[in-house]
Amino acid sequence: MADPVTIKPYEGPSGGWGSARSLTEILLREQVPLSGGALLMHQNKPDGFMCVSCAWAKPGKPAVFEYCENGAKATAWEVTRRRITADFFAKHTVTELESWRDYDLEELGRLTEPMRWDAATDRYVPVSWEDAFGEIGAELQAADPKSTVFYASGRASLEASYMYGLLARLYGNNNLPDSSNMCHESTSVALPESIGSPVGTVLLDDFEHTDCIFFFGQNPGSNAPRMLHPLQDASKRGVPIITFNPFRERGLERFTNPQSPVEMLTRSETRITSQYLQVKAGGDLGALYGLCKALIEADDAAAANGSARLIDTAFIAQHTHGFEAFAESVRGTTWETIEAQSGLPRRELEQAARTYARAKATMGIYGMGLTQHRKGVETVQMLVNLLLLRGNIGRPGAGICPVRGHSNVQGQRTVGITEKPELVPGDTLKALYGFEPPKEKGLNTVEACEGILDGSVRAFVALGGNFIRAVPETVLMEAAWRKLRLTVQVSTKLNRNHLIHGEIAYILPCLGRIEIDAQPGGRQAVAMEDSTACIHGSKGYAEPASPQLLSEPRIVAGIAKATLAPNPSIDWDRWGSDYASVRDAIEATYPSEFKDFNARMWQPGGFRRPIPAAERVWKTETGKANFVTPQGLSADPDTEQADPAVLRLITMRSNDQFNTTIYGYDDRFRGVKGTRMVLFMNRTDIARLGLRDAQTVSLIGAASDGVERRVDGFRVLAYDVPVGCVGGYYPECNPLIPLWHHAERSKVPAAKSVPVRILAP
Ligand SMILES: Nc1nc2c(c(=O)[nH]1)N[C@H]1C(S)=C(S)[C@@H](COP(=O)(O)OP(=O)(O)OC[C@H]3O[C@@H](n4cnc5c(=O)[nH]c(N)nc54)[C@H](O)[C@@H]3O)O[C@H]1N2
Ligand SMILES: Nc1nc2c(c(=O)[nH]1)N[C@H]1C(S)=C(S)[C@@H](COP(=O)(O)OP(=O)(O)OC[C@H]3O[C@@H](n4cnc5c(=O)[nH]c(N)nc54)[C@H](O)[C@@H]3O)O[C@H]1N2
Ligand SMILES: [Mo]
Repeated sequence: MADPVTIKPYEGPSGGWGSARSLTEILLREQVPLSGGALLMHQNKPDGFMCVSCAWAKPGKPAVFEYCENGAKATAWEVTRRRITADFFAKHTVTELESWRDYDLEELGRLTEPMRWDAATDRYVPVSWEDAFGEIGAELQAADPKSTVFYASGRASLEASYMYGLLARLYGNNNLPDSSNMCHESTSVALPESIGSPVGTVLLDDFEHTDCIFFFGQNPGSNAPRMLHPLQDASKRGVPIITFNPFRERGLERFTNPQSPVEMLTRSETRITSQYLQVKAGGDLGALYGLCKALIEADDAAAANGSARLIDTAFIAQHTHGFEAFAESVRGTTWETIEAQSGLPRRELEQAARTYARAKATMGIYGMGLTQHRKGVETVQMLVNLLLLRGNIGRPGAGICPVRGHSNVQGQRTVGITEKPELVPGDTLKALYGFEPPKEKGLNTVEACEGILDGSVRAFVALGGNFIRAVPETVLMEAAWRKLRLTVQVSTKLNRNHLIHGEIAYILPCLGRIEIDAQPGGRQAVAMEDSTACIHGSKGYAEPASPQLLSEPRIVAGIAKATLAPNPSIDWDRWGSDYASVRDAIEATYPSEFKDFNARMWQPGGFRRPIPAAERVWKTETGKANFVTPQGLSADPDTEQADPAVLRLITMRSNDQFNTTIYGYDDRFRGVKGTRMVLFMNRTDIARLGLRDAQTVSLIGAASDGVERRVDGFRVLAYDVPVGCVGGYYPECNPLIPLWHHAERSKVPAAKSVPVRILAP
């Protein structure tokens, strides 16, 4: 069982000795051999392997240790000595395993051979790769392509992803949802309309030239710790960092670089944030309105009395569209509304706006705190509006910086993992492979869930991930999932989605990226794209967890060959064993993005694919960068109920997890030890609702749609969060999220503003 629960405020910085200790613990627990330390030396280095944790940029001139506590945990998790073999599955029925915790399942170690669920004994039994591909191929051939889904979690390489996308299209659908649909799809919808590029414009170098950073709803201390290095450097140069976050995240407050002996020995800390604004969950739309209002009204006054303007009028005139309508909307919005929506006082927003007005180059950085809301798309567009007011896109030190999640989630989209047919070059695919790529829009994550619930989806293939645990509406989804005809999981570790399975169910274990990928033609490398659109090669260094594992490209090739009619233009066997040939195909499909792919992938720091907005080339309908005016300020129509007993639940990550993978039960920075079932609550709310600190309560969904949603066993924890907001961990809280409660325009589940009530015994 878990350690005894202790909860006390964490006084230390992010990084520092706590980080070093936590890392040592996991290396020991996973029995990572001493060579594991040597392995870490290759992490995120040119010619090394790219971290399997987050997608943060990898510098061209890396530090000696270019990894963080959580990146090293992710490495240890993959190169662990623990293994699950057929013996284990022979001893346990699947039903029995369902009572195990997620943590215990993954702690069993790496999967070692392909398995098929046997209905008669309710056990997974070994199967040969050949038989597995044979049956999967036959099932897929018999199915209606419209009823099959090809999901991808964002970890697989560019090569595996390109092949996977092509497999789906040759098979006959665009049903290619990916984890991005739960994550930065709000970005992918917002940015093309605003600036004509779907991804961020900032490069690592920009941190050296910036004058000011606006930081919204991302927790770098836990989720992108290497980003604390450029943030620390910027802070040391005196760059103001203005943070909007309902939680006071330690990584955003202060940092000790665990890789600096001096900082460690002297226990010196750098303050990161200069102004911390504890915005209400979903209140960023209001906060951004406030910043824009303060700036535009101060600029109106400057224009009237002839002093220097505060907005960049030349940039606005030359490069943008829609300014007047936007400015009118901002001027017409009252401070009363802005304060109510954001939960922030006017004077604090004015102070932040003054800092902004003084800065020559400003960056806007953000994560799930903006994208996972009903108004996620509009909020991202408001952040762009703020940047456009002072010409902060397309010049050094400035720009928009979405912090992507999975290590190759951005890259998967670049090479065709998308349900939107207009995002792939259909004509080129037709010319290369002699087929008509399907034109009908495919299913994204929420639509795939709807299809599973209504029975129209029958087969589900997953290239990584733990879909059933990651999506909302857990109870209904799990019940419907069991009715699927076919479920295929390409995975490295046992997870919930192997236990909740279809009538015919396969686990196909694959090599991880850190492992040596030996093919007949020699050792293979793969490539990925980071958050800043830089593309890097990655080579494995660790011995494979089992001789029976196949690489992801080989598994995709195996399924493709068994499913599709032979195509004279595609040699799946060659692609599955010689990834340079896949990269040639990627280059042929996307010539401007991947020019000289094979040669350039080893360039230190990666090569950047062209991002037109970063050059002030606006690929929008107006040919300009657009000020997009949101329809109203209400962050979340469903949660804005008059009922004061309804709270907004933020579901988020601890410092001891990677998405649904739970490394441990501590959240050091938030002072929680030994449990994940806590409910972070403001003292005022605790008192107002007649509760006590440390009391055990249940949460019930407050949406009035007739579905009962409930999770029991939370411990109330008095915490510094805004009144009306509570916080809990993902995925434990997912049963509380209605499937329809997603960003209106991108369908990203609105996991950061879930309407709930508290039920006390
Ligand atoms: N170690 C580790 N690294 C990871 C992951 C992991 O699980 N573990 N996951 C990876 C993935 S896939 C992703 S997408 C990223 C996720 O990384 P993040 O974007 O950091 O995701 P979260 O932890 O969900 O929380 C985001 C932050 O938003 C804040 N927040 C919540 N609601 C609001 C709001 O309404 N407004 C504002 N301004 N802030 C809000 C929360 O307090 C929290 O600090 O990290 C990636 N990296
Ligand atoms: N309530 C709530 N829900 C959320 C979120 C939230 O903030 N709140 N965040 C959302 C976000 S941002 C995301 S990205 C999704 C994440 O959703 P997913 O990407 O589906 O989930 P993960 O937990 O990252 O997947 C973990 C599994 O991936 C497999 N795996 C690990 N490495 C590899 C590999 O190299 N290859 C293969 N084939 N498999 C591998 C392992 O078997 C492991 O069990 O969850 C979303 N759900
Ligand atoms: Mo994500």
